[in-house]
Amino acid sequence: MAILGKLFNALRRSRDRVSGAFTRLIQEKVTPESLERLEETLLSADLGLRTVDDIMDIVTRHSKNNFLNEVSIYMQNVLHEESALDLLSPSVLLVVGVNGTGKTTTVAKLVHYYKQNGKKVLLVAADTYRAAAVEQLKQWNKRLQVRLVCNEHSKDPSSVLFDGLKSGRTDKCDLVIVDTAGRLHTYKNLMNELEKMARVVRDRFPDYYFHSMMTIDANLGQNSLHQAREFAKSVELDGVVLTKMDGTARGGIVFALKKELDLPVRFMGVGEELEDLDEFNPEKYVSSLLGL
Ligand SMILES: Nc1nc2c(ncn2[C@@H]2O[C@H](COP(=O)(O)OP(=O)(O)OP(=O)(O)O)[C@@H](O)[C@H]2O)c(=O)[nH]1
Ligand SMILES: [Mg+2]
Repeated sequence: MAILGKLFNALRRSRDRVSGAFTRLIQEKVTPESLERLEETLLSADLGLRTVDDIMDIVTRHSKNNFLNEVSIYMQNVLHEESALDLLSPSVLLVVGVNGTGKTTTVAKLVHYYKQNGKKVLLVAADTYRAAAVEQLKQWNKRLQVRLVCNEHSKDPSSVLFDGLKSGRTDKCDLVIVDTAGRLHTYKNLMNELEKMARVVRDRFPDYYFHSMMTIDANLGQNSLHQAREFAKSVELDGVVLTKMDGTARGGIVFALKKELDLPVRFMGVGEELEDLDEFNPEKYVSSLLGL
């Protein structure tokens, strides 16, 4: 199935709800009750308070014939700067996030994506907590066929990262992509470890551009916002990869991430295959969400 088709399908539930609520409002009389229903629907699609407030404001200020168009323009404006992450060479890209949100799968997809874009990529297995984590990357790498740096005897992700960056430099790689262990922000020592990894790059490999993205499971809703806010305190985030959009995701989180945390969505995961990574495109996203 084409990627756009997957995104369109992924947003079906959100679209049914959101565009359904607008359509009802257009067909019915605009009353305090119908406005309240719209507000509830938008909140339940995870758009977040600020975005919903703005939309309600637009709806009350415009005529029925106009407001859907105005809402669409507003949504695109909120997201207008969002796009896939363009990387200069050499760059290092840390993929971080809470357990099970799709980091390792996303790392494999990103290797595939940037390789297809002509970059020489090196992969670092810096989830040193589980032997299975390295094995998982090795499996992916049977298809990706890039240099994979790992050390099954090390428990120190920063030292594996160090080795990876050194190899990347020697091999003149454009991009080093790093898989990290899952963590909750409440585990202070694990969060410190992320800070240490960023420090290794800054202090020992200043020739690399440092980037990091957080994977967020689109099914987990508003709780993820809190997680992202906390992660951003430990590591400077370039944005988010929204994963598992092919599930029961409520797509509104994209707006909440931008409006509340100023975090752009860069990519979306729409399945479990290497190709199931969609560059974020605001125009396509808004039209898929509103059914325009
Ligand atoms: N349907 C779907 N499944 C996904 C997607 N991304 C990841 N998964 C699945 O989610 C599960 C967890 O993915 P991982 O990539 O192992 O997640 P992780 O964040 O590396 O997990 P830990 O390393 O244990 O923290 C796996 O079963 C993946 O196949 C996606 O975009 N869509
Ligand atoms: Mg993993």
